[in-house]
Amino acid sequence: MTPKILIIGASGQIGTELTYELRLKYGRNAVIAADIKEGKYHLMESGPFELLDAMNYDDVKACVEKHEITDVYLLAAMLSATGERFTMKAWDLNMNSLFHVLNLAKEGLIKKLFWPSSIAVFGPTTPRENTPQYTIMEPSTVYGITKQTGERWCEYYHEKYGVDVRSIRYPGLISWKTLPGGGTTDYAVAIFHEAIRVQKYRCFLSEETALPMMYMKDAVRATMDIMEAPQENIKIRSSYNLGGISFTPKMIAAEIKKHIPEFTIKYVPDYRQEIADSWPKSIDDTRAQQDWNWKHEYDLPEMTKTMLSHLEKSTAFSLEKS
Ligand code: AKB
Repeated sequence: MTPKILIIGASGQIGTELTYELRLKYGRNAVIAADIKEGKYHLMESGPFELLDAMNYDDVKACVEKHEITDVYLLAAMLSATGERFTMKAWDLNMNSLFHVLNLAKEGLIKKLFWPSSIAVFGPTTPRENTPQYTIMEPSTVYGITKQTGERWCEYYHEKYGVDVRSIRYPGLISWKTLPGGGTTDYAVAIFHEAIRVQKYRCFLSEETALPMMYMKDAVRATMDIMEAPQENIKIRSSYNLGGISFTPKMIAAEIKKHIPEFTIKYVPDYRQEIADSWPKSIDDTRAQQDWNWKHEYDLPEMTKTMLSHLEKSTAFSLEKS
């Protein structure tokens, strides 16, 4: 049976690309994009769009009923850096939106639910190299606390009410179509834009800060794969570790220099350094490999080449148009 999909938070970094891929797979009218704000032209033109506040239970329910939705992807969230500035808002948005969709699934209005967790569930006491699926988790950011709490609730709703909820702990995501907003890993996207625009970048993390990262194409594939896997294969109902690439600002700068030799980088760490220092450097995703055949494709050189060529093309296109 073809699913009828609702993507809440579709105008954001992940939503924009995930909506597009799901529409390619299931058809434009099978995927309803929804967000509190409109998205880019392509998102708005490629299928139905609803203005929707993820915090409003009645509106989310009405939207699910109106479109006879079977699968929901809840992507609306406040990320780590912004979450430290607006602590209660981050808690309210990240938790209430999750409860709304979990409860709709419990009531039988939704059949399958995707909710993203993050490497932010780990904290300063977690082993940082090749971080295991099950380990010490004492997150020190509000965002991390909401993701860890959310994982517990997802597992609870699965165990107690049979809710088919599936989740991935995303690393930092790198994409060229839509900018991320308010995260600690955002430097790894901004660096490409600045490399193309002015051939220099002021980095808010120190040069040796290693973090787990992933090219968006891999992340979208992982999201679609976990949602398509047979229900019995999904053995972890909190959230799966997902590994991709691990690199430092110094390593990505060196890779960019291979394409843009005049590129320079300056390191001026700010409050986000402390957040990055509390997170893993690399992730062990053996369980995702075993349970639903996960394998990442993009490495650092391939991702750098792809990012630069897409951004060069889109800059040339906008210059031509102006
Ligand atoms: C952030 O930096 O807050 C996010 C994340 C790792 O979940 N990109």
